[in-house]
Order: sequence, then structure tokens, then C-alpha cells
Amino acid sequence: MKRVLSILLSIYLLSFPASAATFQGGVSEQGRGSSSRIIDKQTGEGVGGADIRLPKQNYATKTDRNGFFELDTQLNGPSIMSVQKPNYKPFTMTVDDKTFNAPIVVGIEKSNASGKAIDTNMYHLGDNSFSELSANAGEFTMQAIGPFYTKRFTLKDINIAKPVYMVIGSIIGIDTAMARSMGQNMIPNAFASPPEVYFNGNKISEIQLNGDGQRIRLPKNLIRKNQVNEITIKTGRNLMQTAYIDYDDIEFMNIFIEN
Ligand SMILES: [Ca+2]
Repeated sequence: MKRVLSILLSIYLLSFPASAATFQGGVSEQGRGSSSRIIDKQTGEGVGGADIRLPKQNYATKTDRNGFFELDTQLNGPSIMSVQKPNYKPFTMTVDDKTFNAPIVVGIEKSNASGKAIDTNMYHLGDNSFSELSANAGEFTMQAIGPFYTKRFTLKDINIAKPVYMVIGSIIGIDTAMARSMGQNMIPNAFASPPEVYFNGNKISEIQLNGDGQRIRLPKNLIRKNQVNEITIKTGRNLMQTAYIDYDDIEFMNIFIEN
């Protein structure tokens, strides 16, 4: 038995070179395998028949029965890639034209009671007017729904004694001064105020940077257990434009609650 286990372990290690790590639930750790693949984070086995989507490119594909996939589409600038499979937590990550220069390995997790999906759709906030140098450069196929997004949901089966987080799977297009200083956009002389997050009518956070798996703690005193709760995400404005209101055009996808 021990021998079988050690052989299995060697096979596992062989299939993952020492330098390779996997993308872990929203944390953008760079992973490099021999071919792009979706695996089960716990077992390391390929996940077949997973849906892979790039909503901005209006592109969709599926993994083969061993979890391998190829993206046959052009990426101009950052884009959100989603991976969905029944019984697994919806997963998103930000990709760009460099991501697939070498194949990647993405680990997805079985869904459990600690994660609750609120909204797995992709949304574009703003006014469809943006600079080619912004953090969201590239073609928009989605029309903006306006400057804010609101979602109502019931918080059932949560343990208030433990921290409760709202997680945004992926967000792109934020043009704050901080995003610019981090090299996330190249606009030389314009920047925007950060998107604001409201929970049950109270401002609880500002989002300064683009990225995956951003967790925002929901203040305990604001949580309405077993009742309807409401989150609102309001995009920022271009602070250099005073003649008219120019909302920052951002896109986000996959909102869930972690407890
Ligand atoms: Ca705009």
C-alpha cells in the first residue's frame, strides 16, 4: 500500500514540475503545467466538461474529459475568464494576451456550505466611454448597465460568530491613481475615484485595485440574518473631467459570500 501511494505521489509530482503551482480559488498564483488544464483542487485530477467563458469576447469552450482546454480567441488587454462546473464553486480569473504564452493549470474547488454564490454573471458599469489606455482597454461587447449595480439576497445559514465576507471573483477596468501607480493602466493624466461598495445602505469599502478574489468583510452589525440584504457597487468618476460626468468603465463577475 505504501509503495502504491509513493508511486502515485511520484506520478503526481511528475505531472507538476517543481516550479508549477496552481491557481487557488481567486488568488492569482502563476501556474504552469504541460498543457492548459482545469483540475480539482483537492484531488489534483482533471475536471472534464467544465464550461470556460470569456464574456467580453463572447467566447465559450469546454474542457475535454481529462480537463484539458485551449483558448482559440484573441485577447486585447485584460479580460475575465470564468470556469463553471456543477458541484464546484464558480471561479473567475483575470487573463490577458500574456497569460497563455505558456499553458496554465487552474484548480477549482467543490462547493460547500461556507461559500454561497450571489451572482455569477458579468457586469459592465460606466457609460461605455473609456480610454484605450485604461485598465480595461480592448473591445467591449457588453453595454454598461449604468453607474451602479444592486443585488438583493437572503443570508441563510450563516454563522455571525465567524467573519462574513463578500468576495468579488474578478474586477477589471479600475483607473484609480493607485491602479495607475501599480502599472494597471497607462493613462498619463487622468484618474478616477475608486468604486464604492455599500451593504444595506452603508458604505463599507472602496476598491482601489483591479484583481481576483477581493474580499470585503461585511460588518456584523449590518447583517440581516435570514432576511433580505442588499449590496450596491458604484463605479468611480474621472476626477480630471469637470465639464461632464465621465464614469469609470469597469467590469466584474462572480459575487459570493464566504463565512
Ligand atoms: Ca467612462
